Amino acid sequence: MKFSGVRSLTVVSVAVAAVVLAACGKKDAASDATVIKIGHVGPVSGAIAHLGKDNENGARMAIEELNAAGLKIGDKAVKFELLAEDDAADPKQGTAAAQKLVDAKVNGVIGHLNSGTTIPASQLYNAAGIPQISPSATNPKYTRQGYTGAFRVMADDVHLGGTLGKYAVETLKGKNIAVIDDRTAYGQGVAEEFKKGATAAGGTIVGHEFTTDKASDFNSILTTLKAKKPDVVFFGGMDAVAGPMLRQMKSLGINAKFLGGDGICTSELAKLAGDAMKDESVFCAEAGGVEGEQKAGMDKFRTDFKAKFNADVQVYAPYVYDAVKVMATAMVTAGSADPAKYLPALKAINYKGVTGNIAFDEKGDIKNGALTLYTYKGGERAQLAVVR
Ligand code: ABU
Repeated sequence: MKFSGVRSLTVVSVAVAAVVLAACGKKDAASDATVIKIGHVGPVSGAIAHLGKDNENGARMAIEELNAAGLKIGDKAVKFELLAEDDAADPKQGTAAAQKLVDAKVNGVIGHLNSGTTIPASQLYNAAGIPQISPSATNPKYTRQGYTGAFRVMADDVHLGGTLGKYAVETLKGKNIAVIDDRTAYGQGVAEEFKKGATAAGGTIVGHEFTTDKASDFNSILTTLKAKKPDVVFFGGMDAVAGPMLRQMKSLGINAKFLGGDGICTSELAKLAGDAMKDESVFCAEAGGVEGEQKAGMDKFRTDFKAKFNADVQVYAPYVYDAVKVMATAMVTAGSADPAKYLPALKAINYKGVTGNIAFDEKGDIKNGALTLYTYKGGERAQLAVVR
């Protein structure tokens, strides 16, 4: 049952037949309902565990609501079960987690959080015929591998980086722009797209330095960039690195505006940066967004999430929540949780979620994806605009 047009992987070929058998499902002992297994993978340990937990909680919320609704798939009562795995944002742990879910014969996967784990894991899911929806991995490569079961419910780094590059020059009036990236699939990719956007808008890239997703000392690269007198610094990476970087920029007297993509666009960033974050000096974009009457659904989600988990949404919990509901809706429409049977319904989905309308293009990317630009004021994320 390998998806069409895709090179097979010997390593998982045995699992393919097993997934077919899994379509029948096991029974829940208490309720006699057929169990549908949904895999979720994100980093719930390590420096961005707060983001992994945010994503996982989005999945838990959706699963609980689906079970409370007492859904039937075909004529069978079903119970959704979440199989949550930790990949620690590490590509090797990501593929190990993916193999575990393949072996567990999950009916579908939501994840992973990072592009660097999502892309290698997608090979395994594809070879096993298991549909995968990423709620947060923005590297364009994920949906450009020819995998018919790979989907993404938010915009990608081409859109994200390009828009931020234009914004840095046209709105923030940046002329001398410095770039830093963490060399991950996400950080490197979004930084390159940012550079293209900024250059096309007339900005000059005065320097590009590199760090890692585990670094905490940036004095050397920041000192090099300070000499180039940047008025804007763009960072391709995550909030756990951006926070200490902002503190060290303050210590070195770098007064440039600081920009980043969705990886820094979290509630946590203000805490991580502390008093190094002045009001309206940091700008970022989430790779999705709602406006007008659709905002009410997102606002309600945030309130319900806070009440349930005693935590603010970081960035992508609502996208995970919608991704689970999208997958379940496709199963109900198809009358089957067998991946081969519900995949056509997933490809044709037209779902109104808390993150907006979700329908996929031929690659598996969201159609008409939005971005939301934010700054920070008083230690809180403050929305500037939704752009398409
Ligand atoms: N999109 C930002 C965080 C996840 C990633 O793409 O690596």
